[in-house]
Amino acid sequence: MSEHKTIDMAAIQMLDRAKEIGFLTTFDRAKAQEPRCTFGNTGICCRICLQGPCRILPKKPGGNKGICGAADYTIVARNTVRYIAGGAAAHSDHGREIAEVLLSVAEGRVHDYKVTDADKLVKVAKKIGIETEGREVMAICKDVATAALAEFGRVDETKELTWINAYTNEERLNIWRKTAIMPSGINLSLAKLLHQTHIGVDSDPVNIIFGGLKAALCDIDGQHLATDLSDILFGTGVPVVTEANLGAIKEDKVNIALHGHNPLLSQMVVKAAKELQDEAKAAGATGINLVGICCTGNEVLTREGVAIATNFATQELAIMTGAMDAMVVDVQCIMPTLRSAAECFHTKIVTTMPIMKIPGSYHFAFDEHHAVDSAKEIIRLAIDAYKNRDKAKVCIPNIRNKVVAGFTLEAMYNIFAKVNPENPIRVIVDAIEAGEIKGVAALIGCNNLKGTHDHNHTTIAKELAKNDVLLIATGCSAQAHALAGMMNGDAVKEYAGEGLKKFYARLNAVAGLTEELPLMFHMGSCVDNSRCQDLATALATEMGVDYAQVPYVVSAPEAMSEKAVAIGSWNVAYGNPTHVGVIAPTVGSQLVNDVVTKIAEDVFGGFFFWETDPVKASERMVEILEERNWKNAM
Ligand code: BF8
Ligand code: SF4
Repeated sequence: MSEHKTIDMAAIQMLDRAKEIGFLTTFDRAKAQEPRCTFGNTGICCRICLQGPCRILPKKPGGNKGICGAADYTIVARNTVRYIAGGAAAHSDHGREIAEVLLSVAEGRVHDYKVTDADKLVKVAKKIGIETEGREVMAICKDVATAALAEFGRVDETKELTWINAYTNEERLNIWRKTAIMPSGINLSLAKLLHQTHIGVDSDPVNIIFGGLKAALCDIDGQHLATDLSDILFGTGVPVVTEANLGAIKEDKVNIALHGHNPLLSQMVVKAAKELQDEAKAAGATGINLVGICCTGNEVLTREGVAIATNFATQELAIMTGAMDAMVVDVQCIMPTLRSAAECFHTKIVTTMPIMKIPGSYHFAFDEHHAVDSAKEIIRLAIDAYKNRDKAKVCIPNIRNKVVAGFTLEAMYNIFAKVNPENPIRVIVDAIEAGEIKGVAALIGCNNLKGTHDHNHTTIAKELAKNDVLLIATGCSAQAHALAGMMNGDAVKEYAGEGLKKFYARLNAVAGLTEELPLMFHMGSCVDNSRCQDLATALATEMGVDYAQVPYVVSAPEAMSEKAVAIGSWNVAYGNPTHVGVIAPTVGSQLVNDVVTKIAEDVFGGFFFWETDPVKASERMVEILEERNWKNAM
């Protein structure tokens, strides 16, 4: 057993390397943070005003409340929903940036971008109630982009967010309306939540949580429009075959990693890389090799087949290979220490968004008018860096696994349509009703070094597959499976139960792909959790039941970010049982913890549960699926 807290053999090699050269990675830093402060860990530390930090000290007279009088339940609830606000702001701002570019396309103000998927544009337009008959593509495009931008600034509380209103079944919308969590504007809801949780405003934990759920619905709204508009601009992914793990970095090529979340610039880098292959050759390389990290990686994997280098926890290790010439980062989940890692080598770190800079790195501010030019400059910087690469320092782990990915919901439907052309979603419902599969599990979210990197992700996938659960995946979870060699047809043979194998055999016979279908359908980045929820919606509609009856569960086995808290929360509001593989900082208040793990089920049918043991978590998920099937069959 390695001393390192990862199951990834390539990561283990690179952690040894980091140790040799004296670079302290996130794994070392995680160790340095132990033991954790119990107050912070359980959520009962408040820093909302300058009198703080206040901690709940029940044994001291006067210590069972904060200085202002806030009880544990108020502090825990406020802290929790402020995570949601951060997550929803990140996802929706990402969506807004895409919408701005789409509007520029519609108005003919940019040349580097275009409508790539006009069918998706029309589909989205129809769904959100925009007239399409007989209209020019650009006129429709302008209306869709304008509708997306209108989600942000709307202050009329009698109106509702367009996207979730259009993509959610009516019965569920009514639950949200009755509980007063249906948002009207994204900015309004997020500002309101910050206001609500200011010192001396709301002390009612249930009211605070409902405010948080409203923000969480803004999160899915922002995610959904980010997915839709990215598909319109860059194309809707179709199945691709590529590879994953650090072995995807090539010694003889100029290697550029695309890392972060927003595809606006990374898509341009992909485009420019195709044009500048000769310049790389002139510098002595055999070409340019792009690899992805985190969700920008997932975006360019899904649409362009770019290989996965690694996921969140191991991002610094891609630099330890000594063969990374540039790492281009945009926003979210980017470790500031990439810069110090790069200092050990010749690697250039390039930041690309005005709100995300790292001291000492290169900055090419994203500008939609000159995106391809910037992308070319970035690639030339990488080519220059390649010339300075110290060959003696190159050490790339010889580990790479075949990946079959690119399963947008449209791509999945195309395959299901080969079995049932009239009603593709029926293919899953039939398999559930026949008892062939128990249901669907969405494996999502981050890495969290409170546990062992990728251990929970891969164990849960194996356990659920063995129990005939159909798997879909996004984010760093999808990448964990890809890195571990589980995102291909061989993994189905190795890990799937008999029912799931039969299901796959039937699809493989007609799918017409060059590769067999993988153990889990990689549906994209974290904003593409919207695709997962659309699948759940389709299942509910086809089965004629409410979301809370669909045999569908969600698991974030190694959740870490504020965005993950937001995603988990809207999943609960949709009626989805949601496993989290780390203990959430709600446990400091029994009341708040009970609200999110128990009472939520009475109101929404969905609930959270915390379970750090991946086998136990899987057992619980299987039980939930079985219970839902059993009730549906009654
Ligand atoms: O949005 S899974 S660590 S990279 S937050 Fe970040 Fe978490 Fe990865 Fe993607 Ni999502
Ligand atoms: Fe303390 Fe209240 Fe200020 Fe929080 S808001 S830091 S509990 S005084």
